[in-house]
Amino acid sequence: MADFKKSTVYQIYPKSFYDTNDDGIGDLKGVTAKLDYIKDLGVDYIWLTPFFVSPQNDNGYDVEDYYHIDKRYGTMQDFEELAQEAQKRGIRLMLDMVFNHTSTKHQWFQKALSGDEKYKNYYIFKKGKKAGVPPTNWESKFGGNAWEYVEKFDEYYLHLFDVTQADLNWDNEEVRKEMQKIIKFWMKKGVKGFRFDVVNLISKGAFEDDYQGDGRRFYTDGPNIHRYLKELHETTFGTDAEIITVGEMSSTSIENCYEYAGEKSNELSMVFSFHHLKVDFMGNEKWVMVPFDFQKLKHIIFQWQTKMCQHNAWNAVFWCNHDQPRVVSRFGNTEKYWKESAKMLATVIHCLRGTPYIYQGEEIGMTNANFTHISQYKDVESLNHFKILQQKGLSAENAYSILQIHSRDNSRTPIQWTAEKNAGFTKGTPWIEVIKNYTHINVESQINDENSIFNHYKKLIQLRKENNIIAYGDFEALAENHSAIFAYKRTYQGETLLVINNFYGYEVTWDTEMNLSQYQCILSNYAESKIENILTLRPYESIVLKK
Ligand code: TEU
Ligand code: CA
Repeated sequence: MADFKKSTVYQIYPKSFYDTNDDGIGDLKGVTAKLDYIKDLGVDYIWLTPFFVSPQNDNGYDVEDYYHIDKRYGTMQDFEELAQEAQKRGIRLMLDMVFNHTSTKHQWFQKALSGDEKYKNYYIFKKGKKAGVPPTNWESKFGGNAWEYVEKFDEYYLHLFDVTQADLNWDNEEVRKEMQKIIKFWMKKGVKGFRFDVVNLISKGAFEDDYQGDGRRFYTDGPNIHRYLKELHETTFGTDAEIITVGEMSSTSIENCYEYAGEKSNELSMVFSFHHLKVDFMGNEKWVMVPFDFQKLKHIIFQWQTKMCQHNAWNAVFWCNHDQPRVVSRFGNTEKYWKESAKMLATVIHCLRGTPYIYQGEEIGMTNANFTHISQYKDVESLNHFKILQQKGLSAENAYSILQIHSRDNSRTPIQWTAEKNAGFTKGTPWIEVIKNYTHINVESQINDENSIFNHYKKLIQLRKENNIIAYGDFEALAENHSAIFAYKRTYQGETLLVINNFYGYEVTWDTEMNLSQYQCILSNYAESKIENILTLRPYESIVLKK
């Protein structure tokens, strides 16, 4: 069995990974073409974001058919070839199951719209409160009310995301059976991992107006969620011990995560939570411009590490994915200390207790897009909020500044393979612009450079494999109130690991109150790091010490 505690997962957003037929859109053949690169990095799993048939209003998170591959990405044969080639290299595939909603183009929804009661019951249709007033005041995550009116029925359907993403009715057993069938279909194709999109939103509670928030408290970690996950486990992936699973938990509580990812819960192997990535929000409000709160960031990560450990539950640990801005732009430095800060951020995550996820391009320190015109943005969420911000009275200039920080497109630009045209991603016109810094930030310039960010990631992945303490050790927070240091301790069978990082671009000191003379430095992002009991760390300096 693949030991997921020693494994690292690499996330691929195929659309922006590598294009083999020059239509400007990355494809499955493009993933196969780059498997040796991924193998060289040393990861164990590839998580592929959805490539199923879809109108692509939310880049594939709006699924029209779960059993077929969207032509833009290739064919089933391409998928099978990818699976075989990955297997040859000891890499397993993790697929993205979008089960909270389907595209409104899905035949189930189309049948529902035609009035077929069976299929209407697959979704959540409700009467309005009165003429012209939706059933509840809940807000869609992409802006606007979460209900769409269907005149024919004089009813509304629920869409927590885009209006073309209709929420499924998981309280209907037939829906749950359909989901099981889909998982089994992909299991038969040899798939050994599943990521479940916003899976903690599938069990809806009361349909009531929310006067305290946007409605999320009524459907997040809902009343039957644990039952539905246990059922999914029992009927599908739980029958194969080799399969690993991760649930994307939106606005979840840690108490629920003990159960979602508890060693004995029979739900999922691990969870993504996002509280540590809201430290540059205002509460739940993402579309604002505020500096990130370092103390809060530390506090949240420390709390999840400590408590999940105490409860024998497992985290997925990460900074980046296709919904998040690039971490080096967000918490690091893209100028003078680009390399040092990117390596420091990598070390912080990869030595934690949990399975690390790397999002494509992170391993070479890719940055935010810094788009300056709305025509460069493609994401439905960004396009909607650009309008909403201006309706709220912000100038276009201010709205742009906010998009530059928070837009999901920041991480969706093409992978920068080389210094050639379009960063070697395509010979056609890329579906979204390539970032101009590809001339110096690219894969080619890093794979053979011993000191590159890429090679630092490679070392971290190896360290986890070679050191049980990284995979299995307990966690303890250090320097909790220090204004610039992010440090923690791991312990396992008499060994101790200290992970000490300067999170800022200036020199800092920290009196460790420990005797560090017996420790050995096993990783650093500077040529030579001085180890003293009162530590002085240079800008973004990061060291890993072992005893
Ligand atoms: O994302 C869930 C989600 O709620 C957020 O990551 C969301 O993008 C963000 O909070 C908005 O500010 C998942 C997928 O990862 C995302 O790409 C999809 O758009 C979404 O579900 C709907 O399927
Ligand atoms: Ca293509």
